[in-house]
Amino acid sequence: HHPEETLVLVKPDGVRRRLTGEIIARIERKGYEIVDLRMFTPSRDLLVKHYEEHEGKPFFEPLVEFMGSGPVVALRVGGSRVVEGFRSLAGATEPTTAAPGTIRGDFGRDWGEGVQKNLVHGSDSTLSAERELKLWFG
Ligand code: YYY
Ligand code: MG
Repeated sequence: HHPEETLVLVKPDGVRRRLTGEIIARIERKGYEIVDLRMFTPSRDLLVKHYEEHEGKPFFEPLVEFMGSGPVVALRVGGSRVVEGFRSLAGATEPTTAAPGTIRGDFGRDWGEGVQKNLVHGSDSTLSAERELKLWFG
């Protein structure tokens, strides 16, 4: 088994825009391993648990609604320091200013409705990764 694993989500905007393959290719080319993956439309219950740290913030409800608006691809990704490594591949939260060369920087932009459509999620710490992988993969 891998010393470290992270949860990556291709969000509904990434799936709708047919960027799933491109995103998986970047993860693999970086040298990480796709250990498991699932595609489904997540329930509200799962999303509220997933984003519990943001409960009460003004963007929480629109975020949960958007994330449940269609299928997402959930990936269990393994490799040494993969949590930090995937966050680096994903780029900054706001796609408008995320660095070119990153997933958000290369494929994201502002669509006039906040920053929720930023294509991917990646766990932000090994502790979050452990919690989130349990939620999405059991
Ligand atoms: O970890 P990361 O996804 O980069 O950002 P978070 O601060 O954890 O926020 C989670 C998620 O919420 C973000 O990917 C988009 C959305 N969001 C938002 O819609 N509006 C904000 N002001 C901040 C975050
Ligand atoms: Mg986060």
